[in-house]
Amino acid sequence: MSKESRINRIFGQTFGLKALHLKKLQSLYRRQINPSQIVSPELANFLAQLSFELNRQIGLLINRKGGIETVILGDDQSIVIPSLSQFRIAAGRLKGLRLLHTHLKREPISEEDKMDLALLRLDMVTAIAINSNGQAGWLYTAHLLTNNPEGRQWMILDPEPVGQSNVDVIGLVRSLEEEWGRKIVSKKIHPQGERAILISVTTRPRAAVQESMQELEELARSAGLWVLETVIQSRKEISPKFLMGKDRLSGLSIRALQLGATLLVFDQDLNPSQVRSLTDFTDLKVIDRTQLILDIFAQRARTREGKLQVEMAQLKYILPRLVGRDDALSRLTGGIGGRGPGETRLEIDRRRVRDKIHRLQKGLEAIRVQRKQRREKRNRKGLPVISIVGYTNAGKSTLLNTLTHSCLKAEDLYFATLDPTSRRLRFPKDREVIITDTVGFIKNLPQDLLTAFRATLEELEEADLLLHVIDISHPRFEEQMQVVENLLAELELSLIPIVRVFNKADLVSREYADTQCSRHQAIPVCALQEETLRELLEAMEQAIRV
Ligand SMILES: Nc1nc2c(ncn2[C@@H]2O[C@H](COP(=O)(O)OP(=O)(O)OP(=O)(O)O)[C@@H](O)[C@H]2O)c(=O)[nH]1
Ligand SMILES: [Mg+2]
Repeated sequence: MSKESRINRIFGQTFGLKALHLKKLQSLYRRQINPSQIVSPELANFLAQLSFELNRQIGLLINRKGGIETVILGDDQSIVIPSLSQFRIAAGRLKGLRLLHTHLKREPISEEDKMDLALLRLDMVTAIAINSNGQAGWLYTAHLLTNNPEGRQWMILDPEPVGQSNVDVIGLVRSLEEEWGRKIVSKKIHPQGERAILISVTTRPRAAVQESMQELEELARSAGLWVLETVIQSRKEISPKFLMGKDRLSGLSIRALQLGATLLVFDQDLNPSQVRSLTDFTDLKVIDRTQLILDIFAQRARTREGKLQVEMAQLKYILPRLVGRDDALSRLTGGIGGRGPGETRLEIDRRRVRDKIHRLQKGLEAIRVQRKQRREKRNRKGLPVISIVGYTNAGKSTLLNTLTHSCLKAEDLYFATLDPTSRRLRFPKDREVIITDTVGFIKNLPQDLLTAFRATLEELEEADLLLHVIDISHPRFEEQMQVVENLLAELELSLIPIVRVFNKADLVSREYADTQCSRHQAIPVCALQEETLRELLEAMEQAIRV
C-alpha cells in the first residue's frame, strides 16, 4: 500500500475525514523540505491551518534529506508515533528522523514530546504552536544531549517565531552525533566493543542483590564486555512486561544512549516475551545472566566435545524463544558479538533447531561412550582418579598445575577451564594417580548447561576422591562452597570421599585461615606455592589408600 493510499484507508476510515482534508494530508508526502531549515513559514501555516480545521495535531517525520517519511494524525492533545523499527540506529547515533508537529493550545515542548525524543532517538522535535486565528505562531524545539555533568537529558531551545528561526538542523544534528561519536571512541578501549549496562530489578534487599551484581560484573568481564554502569532497581513487585516501570525504563534508555551502550544485561532470568518487549522499547540488545554464561562457554569451548555441549545448551535456550518477529530474534540469538549457534540462525525455524538438537544429542552420546571406554581402560590399569572440583576461579587449574608441574591455562577469569584435563601425579611413596581438572561451578548454573555438560561431569562419578577447591579469600566463600556441594549432591556424587581445600590462603591472615579451616575441616593451601601443599598431599595419599 502506498503511503498516500494508506492515508485514505486509515485516516479516511478511522477518523472519517472529508475528501478535501485527505487530499491535503496526502499532498504533504509530495513536499520536499529544505533539510537545514526547521520549517518554512509556508509549510508551518499549511500545517497550522489544517490542524486547526481538524482540531487534531498533525505530525511529520522528516528524514535528513528533507523527505517526509510519515504523516501522523493525532487528537487535540497528542500524537502517537508508529513503530519505527525499520529505521535502525547505530550506537551513538540518532534515528535520522525529526518530528515536526502542531500544538493546538500553544503549549511548549511537552513531557510526551521529550519521551518521544529520547526513546525514539529522534534527531529533534519541533512543536508549531497555533494561534487562535489558526496561524502558525512560535516554534518550540528540543534535542537530546550527550552525557553531561549535570545529567541533563535534553536541551530545549528558546522559542522562535516562525520564519525567524536560526537553527541549522543538519549542522546541529551532525555536531550532536560527532560529540557522541567522540565519547564513544574515547571509551572504546575494549577490543570486542560491546558496551554494557548491567541491571538488576529486584524485590530483595539491596545488599543481597549487590553480591549477585558483583558476580554478574565478573561474568561480564570474563565475557569480554565493557561494563559502563551497574543499576539496581528495587521494586515492590516486578512488572511482568518490562520488569520495571516504563518511566524508569525510559530513563535507562536515555542513559544508555548517553553512554553509548549497545547491550543491557539483566541479572534476572528473562522470559522470551520480556526480552522482546525490552528490546523493542530500548532498541538495544538485551540478554540475561543465563545467556551471558552461555556466551562465555561459547567463547571458551575448544574441543569438539566442548563445542557440541555448548551448542546444545544454546539451542535449548533458544528453542522456546523462537517465535514471532525476527529482528528482535536476531538480536536475541546473536549473543554477544554474534556468537550464536551457527550463521544461519535467522532462517532456522523451530523444527530445524529440534533436528539439530537431536543430531547433537547423538554426537554427545557417542562421545559419552568413548569417554566411558577410556575410563574403563584407565580403571583396568588400576590407577585411582582424583578430580578437582570447585567454584569458578577458585584456583583448580592452578592447583593441578602446581601438583603435576604442568601448565594448563589458569586465569583470573570465570570459566577459564571448560574441557576436563587429566594429568598423572606421582606421590612420594611411588604411588601414581590420575588427577583431573573440571569446569567450574557457579550459582544458578543454567540447567541446560548442566545437562549439556553431563558427559563431562560424569567423569566425576569415577573419581575415587574429590578435591573441593575453595577460594577462602572470597568474601562469600561459604556460599560458594554450599553451591558446589549442593550441585555435587544433585549429581549424586555425595558418596565419594571429599577433601576440602581452602585455597588462596596467602591472601588472608594466618589466624583467619586457621579458624575457617578448623570450622569447616579444610586444609589451607596456596596453589601458587608448592611448599604449601604438603599437608594436602598427605591427606590425598591417605584418602586413596583406604
Ligand atoms: N593469590 C593467589 N592467587 C591464586 C591462587 N590460586 C589461584 N590463584 C589465581 O586465581 C585465578 C584463578 O585461577 P584458576 O586456576 O584459573 O582457577 P579455576 O578454578 O581453574 O577457574 P575456572 O577454570 O575459571 O573455573 C588465577 O588468576 C590464579 O593465578 C592462590 O593460592 N593465591
Ligand atoms: Mg580452571
